[in-house]
Amino acid sequence: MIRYLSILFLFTVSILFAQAEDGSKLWLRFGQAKASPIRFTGINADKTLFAVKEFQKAWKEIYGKELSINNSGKQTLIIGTSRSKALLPFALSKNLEQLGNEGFIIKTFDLRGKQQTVITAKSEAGLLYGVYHLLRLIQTNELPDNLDIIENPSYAVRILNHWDNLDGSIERGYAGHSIWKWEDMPKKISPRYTEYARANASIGINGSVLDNVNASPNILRNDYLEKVKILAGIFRPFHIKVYLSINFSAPSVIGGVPTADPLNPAVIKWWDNKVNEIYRLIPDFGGFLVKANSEGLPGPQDFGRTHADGANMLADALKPHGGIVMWRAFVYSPDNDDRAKQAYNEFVPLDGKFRDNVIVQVKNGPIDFQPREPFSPLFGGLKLTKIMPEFQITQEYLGQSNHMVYQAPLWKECLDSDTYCQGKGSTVARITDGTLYKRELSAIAGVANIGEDTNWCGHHFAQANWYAFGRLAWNHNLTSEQIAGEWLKMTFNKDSGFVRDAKNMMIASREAVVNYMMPLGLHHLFAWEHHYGPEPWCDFPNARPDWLPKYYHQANEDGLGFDRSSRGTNYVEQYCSPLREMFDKPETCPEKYLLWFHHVPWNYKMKDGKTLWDELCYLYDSGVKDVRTFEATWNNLKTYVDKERFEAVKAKLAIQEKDAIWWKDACLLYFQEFSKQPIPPYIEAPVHKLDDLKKIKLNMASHN
Ligand code: BDP
Repeated sequence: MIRYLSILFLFTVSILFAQAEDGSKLWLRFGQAKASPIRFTGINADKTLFAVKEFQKAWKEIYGKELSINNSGKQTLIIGTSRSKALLPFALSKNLEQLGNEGFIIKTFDLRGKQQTVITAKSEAGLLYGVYHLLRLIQTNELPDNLDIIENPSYAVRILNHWDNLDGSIERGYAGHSIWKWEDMPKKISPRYTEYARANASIGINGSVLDNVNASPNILRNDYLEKVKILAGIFRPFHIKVYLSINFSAPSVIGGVPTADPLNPAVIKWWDNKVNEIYRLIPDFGGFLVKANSEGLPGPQDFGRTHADGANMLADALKPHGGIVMWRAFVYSPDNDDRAKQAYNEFVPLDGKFRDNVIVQVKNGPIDFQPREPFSPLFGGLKLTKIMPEFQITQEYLGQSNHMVYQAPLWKECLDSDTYCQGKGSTVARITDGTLYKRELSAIAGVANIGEDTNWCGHHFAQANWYAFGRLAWNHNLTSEQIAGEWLKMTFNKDSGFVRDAKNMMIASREAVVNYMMPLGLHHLFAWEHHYGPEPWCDFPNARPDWLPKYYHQANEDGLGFDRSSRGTNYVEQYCSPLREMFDKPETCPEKYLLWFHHVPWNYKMKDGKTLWDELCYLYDSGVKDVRTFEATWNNLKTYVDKERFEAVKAKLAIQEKDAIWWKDACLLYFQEFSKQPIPPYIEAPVHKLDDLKKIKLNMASHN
């Protein structure tokens, strides 16, 4: 009997251990927060408030039981909206004036010999964010004696774009199938929906586009809308609105209308009715995301209309309900001499023609989520139109779920870029967050990296990108280092040495991937379709030229790079002065963008005195070396991390090293055919043969 009991005990312990260490809890591991001393002795709050329930739930996980509801302890926590009577004794009016609708205040007062800490906000959403903020301070062991915090979000709409298809597959999803189980609903409701909502709310995300931008018209069918309603109901207490990607031809495909022309009265009526139907089911529905006339999808141009005609028609239908349209500017065609120019050329002439509930959604760079691109010139070009950045959290072009690439530095690089279009200081962040043009409606989107994998994202460190996106959407002034530090403490370990070393590794990871894949402004050297490995030689007789790497690198015996200067495609003209002039000359163009803007001779002298060819070799090699350093760092951190996650990350880093060498060898050996120069002796010699590398064909589906 005893033997059985002990086996049962071991079994239970191992299950608990496995559950605790499989990454499924993300950064919400309140049980690990115990290190911080219990500060509060009681709580004064309306316990029916969702924010209070969330607080108590977490508190119980940390300290074993809920915080007692009383008024008499030495250290009371008061949680209530600004209308709450419990707040009357506290002088908060000055602080409340600074508060936006979703912001919060956390402030400690000394009142009648007692320390009282107030969390307040104008809305219940703000209150919830305040609660999660306090919990984060406890989790990271950074709770100061006197709290005096006031925060408002940088963006009004902080949204995830799921590229999830109705059949459960995910476009560019690398963590298994979709978490939305459309077939199961309404009979079976996955507990993950609530966990998903909590994780998002804890970092300030307040919107979710449930379906792929390559949208199926069927999502607008009533049977699907009934399922969308279920998700909306689960997300509602967490103040997350649902949005849908729509297919522009829906009126004709599922509505029986003979056309989808946005100016046709029958089409307008169809959308009006559809929108009314949606709001009857989901009164707080957020709105539509639209990919139109892009990569073969239908759109207003099919009927001789403009993007503005299409977006405005939908905006008019949504307007009475408070909904918005996020209209994507991801457009390009093979007819253009330079793909990078097209979005600007199509959208700038429409500036000022969009309704006030339309936001144009622009990828951070003008091509497509490459390891490094200069910011899209549309950010500066659209002055009268609302514009929002789209980042890609899922790592389509960044080693997918195999490479550790912390993306906060990439996103910050874009947000902090000065467009100069309204003088110095008109950064992408200030244009898009509404401060420069004084706009209330502002938004930021991230393409989700979430799937049904136990650890949600496929790679334990990919969770950091989900986390970082939310934190930056909430406060784009946070540094990449701060965010990484918070995440590491909550996700792994609070030890300062661990945090320092792991953080350095994360911060260095973005530049490493640029170097081993595409340094100096190179871009789109990816293999056909799956975008995982290198294929700079890729060629198909009838392929669209702008889908082939050669279009982008333009390697020949003279040199390397795409001439987008005034002597080339003149893409530089889309930037405002002084950037336009700076990018136009190789001597003044930042070297990290050199081959993006210029075709440069192989013997071109770089700033450090090396030739272009030698510099290229050096950078590819340093990317590989960086990955080896990450592996050494991670091995040194073994004692700080549970076995399961340690081993999983270690195995992924080994793949990353192998891939980095593959990238380096493939690109250098291929470009060497043009440069005809030796690989410098101080660089590790290639271990592959080009012909062998050319034979590699990965059997990966392109769309999931
Ligand atoms: C590209 C992806 C493609 C997406 C497209 C988009 O390769 O799968 O559909 O972007 O953003 O990055 O619409």
